[in-house]
Amino acid sequence: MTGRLIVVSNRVAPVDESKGTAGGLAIGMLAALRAAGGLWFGWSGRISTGAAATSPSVVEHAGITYATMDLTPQDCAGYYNGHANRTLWPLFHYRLHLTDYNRKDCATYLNVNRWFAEKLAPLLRPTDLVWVNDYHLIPLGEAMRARRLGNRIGFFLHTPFPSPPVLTALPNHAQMMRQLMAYDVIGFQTAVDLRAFRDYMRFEADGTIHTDGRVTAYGRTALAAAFPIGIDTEDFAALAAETGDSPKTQRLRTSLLHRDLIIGVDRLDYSKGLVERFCAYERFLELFQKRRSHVVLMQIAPSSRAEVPEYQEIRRTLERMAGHINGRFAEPEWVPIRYLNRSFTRRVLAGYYRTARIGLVTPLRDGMNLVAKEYVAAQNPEDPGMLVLSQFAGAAQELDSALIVNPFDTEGVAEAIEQALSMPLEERKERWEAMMDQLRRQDITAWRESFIATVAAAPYRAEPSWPKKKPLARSAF
Ligand code: ADQ
Repeated sequence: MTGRLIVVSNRVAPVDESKGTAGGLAIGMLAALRAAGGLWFGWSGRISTGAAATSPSVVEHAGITYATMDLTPQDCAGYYNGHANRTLWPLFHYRLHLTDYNRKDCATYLNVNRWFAEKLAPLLRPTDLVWVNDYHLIPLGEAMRARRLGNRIGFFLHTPFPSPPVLTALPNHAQMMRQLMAYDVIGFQTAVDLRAFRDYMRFEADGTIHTDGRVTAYGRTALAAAFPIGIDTEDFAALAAETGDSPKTQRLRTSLLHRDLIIGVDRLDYSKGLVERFCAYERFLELFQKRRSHVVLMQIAPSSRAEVPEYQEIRRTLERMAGHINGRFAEPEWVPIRYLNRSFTRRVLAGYYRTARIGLVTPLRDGMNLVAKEYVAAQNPEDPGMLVLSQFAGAAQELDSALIVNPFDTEGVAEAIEQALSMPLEERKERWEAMMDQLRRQDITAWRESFIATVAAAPYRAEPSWPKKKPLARSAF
């Protein structure tokens, strides 16, 4: 790669990663930006009090430029809480009954994307490679092409991509798919997502799938491929080895009184299958009575997207369920569920993962699920815990030595918990080694290098092949 790397994402990682709150993905991206001398552009996470900002706020830190925009309350409501998180997120996770589409939010989403393109354009040099991330920013590439930007632009979708019968429920599905085709490379998490995309292009858009992976539709050609995201495997394993006996981990272990720990770590989101997980745990306690008083489920689930009503609802449901299960089974000296509605640093999580006999990762749909990978990487090679993993997490395509479950099958998950608890050491080691081999091969560095190399190999478009649109005045939004 000869030019700079420009990362665009809805949220930009905190400038100070030393605080330990930056996730694995952010750390991986920061390493790439540092190597290429790059720029990270996106929403600041702040809401502007007055009129919309006219230019991004630009901060330089450790060789990286951060350019961030504040959103107006209306833009945040329509673009972020609205079309991105109440329409596209549930739709992409196959939750049609939660998918709430309206034209106003959709228009705001499009306008914010165009506005981002307008503000990003002056910061770009022709040789820069642009990497756009996730469902918030699908129209950005087309908006950049409309500004005659010929840069190589890749798009990576972190969520699942729904199959055509689900996707076509979106009233503007054809517009969205046409927008995607403005990118040079469209990256998905798994072969399943890629297949869904190709099926749409073939059967709904009358497109052509070429043998080299390129797709032609809407008069445009782009390369579509799967790039399963990884974690910083070696660093995470080292962190877990280091924190396995940290004072915080020891305090947790002491509190368990030799009981087996089952851990769940998820953003509080309905796609993560937390309600179904609590049901399965309750069923497990019913079916395997001998385990009562001998296991603890610790579910860590910090709130996310708290302004969206569906997220407030799931929070209430889980609080009720945890209370119900604890009320039903607890003994004076034992509580079956510890439910923690808060975040932890990577360090602390690494130690907790290592302590847990089971990592319980049972999303109803998930693009990849990095927690599953982090749990595996954190294990003690001499006595690894077991991952119980939903077949609907992208990670299940790679981690097929985990105990794979259907999260809708309450008894099946309950039995898998029991199987994991009674699994002999030799089998645990064997399965863990197979998973670790995969995590080492396909780590976050391999992921981002292969994505960047693929985008870099795309031809530079001196003249984008479709007409320029009129520049948009911010007041028109
Ligand atoms: P998420 O839906 O956020 O990501 P996930 O892949 O599990 O889900 O990543 C979450 C990250 O946040 C992990 O690194 C995890 O350690 C961290 N995290 C989770 N709970 C935490 C807590 N309580 N405290 C601190 N950290 C916590 C989206 C998609 C996924 C996809 C990723 C990356 O939904 O499918 O795997 O992007 O592409």
